[in-house]
Amino acid sequence: MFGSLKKKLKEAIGRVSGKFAKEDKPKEEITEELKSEEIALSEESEKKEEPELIVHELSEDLKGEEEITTETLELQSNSMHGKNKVFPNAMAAQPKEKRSLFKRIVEKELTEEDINKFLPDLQKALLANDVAFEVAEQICEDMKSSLLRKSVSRRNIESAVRNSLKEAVLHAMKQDSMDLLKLVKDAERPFVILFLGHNGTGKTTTLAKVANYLKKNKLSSVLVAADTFRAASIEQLQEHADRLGIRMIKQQYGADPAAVLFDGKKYAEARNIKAVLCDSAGRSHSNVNLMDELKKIVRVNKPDLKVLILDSLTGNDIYDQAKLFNDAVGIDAIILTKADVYDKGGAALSASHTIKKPIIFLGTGQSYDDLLPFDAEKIAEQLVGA
Ligand SMILES: Nc1nc2c(ncn2[C@@H]2O[C@H](COP(=O)(O)OP(=O)(O)O)[C@@H](O)[C@H]2O)c(=O)[nH]1
Ligand SMILES: [Mg+2]
Repeated sequence: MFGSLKKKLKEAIGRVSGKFAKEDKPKEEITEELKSEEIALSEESEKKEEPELIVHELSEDLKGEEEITTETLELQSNSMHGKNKVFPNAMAAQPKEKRSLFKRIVEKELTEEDINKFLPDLQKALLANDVAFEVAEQICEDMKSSLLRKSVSRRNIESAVRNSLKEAVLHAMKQDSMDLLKLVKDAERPFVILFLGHNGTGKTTTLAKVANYLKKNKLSSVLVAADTFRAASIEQLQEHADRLGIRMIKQQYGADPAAVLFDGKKYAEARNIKAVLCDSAGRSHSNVNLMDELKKIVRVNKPDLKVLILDSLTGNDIYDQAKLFNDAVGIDAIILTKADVYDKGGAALSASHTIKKPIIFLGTGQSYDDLLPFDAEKIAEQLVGA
């Protein structure tokens, strides 16, 4: 589901090394710089009566090089640190200031200006792929605070940026984790899950997938046809119930959905059924009556889990939908559907960040097994991995 976002982020990060590579200087320039630093440092050491030899040795050594790359400089530095023992006594004789001179050549302390070379590109890539503005801003802020004044090896700037992006993406997506199976298993009374959301997001299909998931894990459930509003919705759920071999509770169209769920709860309690999975009609902010009806279902039945079903293809509207339902009844978890036909990926970042609730599953197709437990760390790795 992350094809487009992954590609754009990769491109943006790829440009980072290009931008910094331009700063690799020709041999003469570095030698000159070293010399002038050497003079400054020797003046200082004279004052402090400290030994000085290393900078001179390095600039002499560099004279033999055809081309100075950051790689050769790093090798030099490693040698200085005793790894290759080229200058076994060098470090001991080296004053502190000179060591930091080396560090400055092979490493770079990232400045605001450096960061501004790539952060706007990354932000654009996020925004173009459905990451809500607020979320993209936060990711960039996170990155800025983790990278600013960080010393990174010039050769590894790209991977430092990638790691920082991964952390920021994870921070945006990761919420308290939720183990649905454990919640259902440990509940003393039938665990009531209400599936809610806009029209056509995949509520009914996802409910059937969750029933199948519970059944596979030996947890019984009953389905409740509480979408009494949309034509054919009861038949649609009945078909799933029949295929899965699970009982469905219903009333006629137009009945009060709060009452249908109440019936379902009583049915499950009487038979020690572990979970009650309640379908509901699709609604949006313009359906005032339907929003009031949803509030009533919740008020009367106090479901244990209110799961918001979000269609990833909704793109930027995900943010508004999540807010709307969370403000109306309080959402506990999210399932993001149609991940199989969604390429941009940003919805996953925006959805959970907006209401600070976890995504528990991704819907990845039309069949019952197309329900993937959501693992934020895996997704961040997939998205930003090399
Ligand atoms: N490709 C794909 N289609 C899905 C997924 N979930 C639901 N759908 C389809 O989306 C459409 C609407 O689903 P439905 O469950 O009726 O939505 P509801 O109105 O919210 O109950 C149906 O055609 C489903 O088959 C999914 O994860 N992937
Ligand atoms: Mg439905």
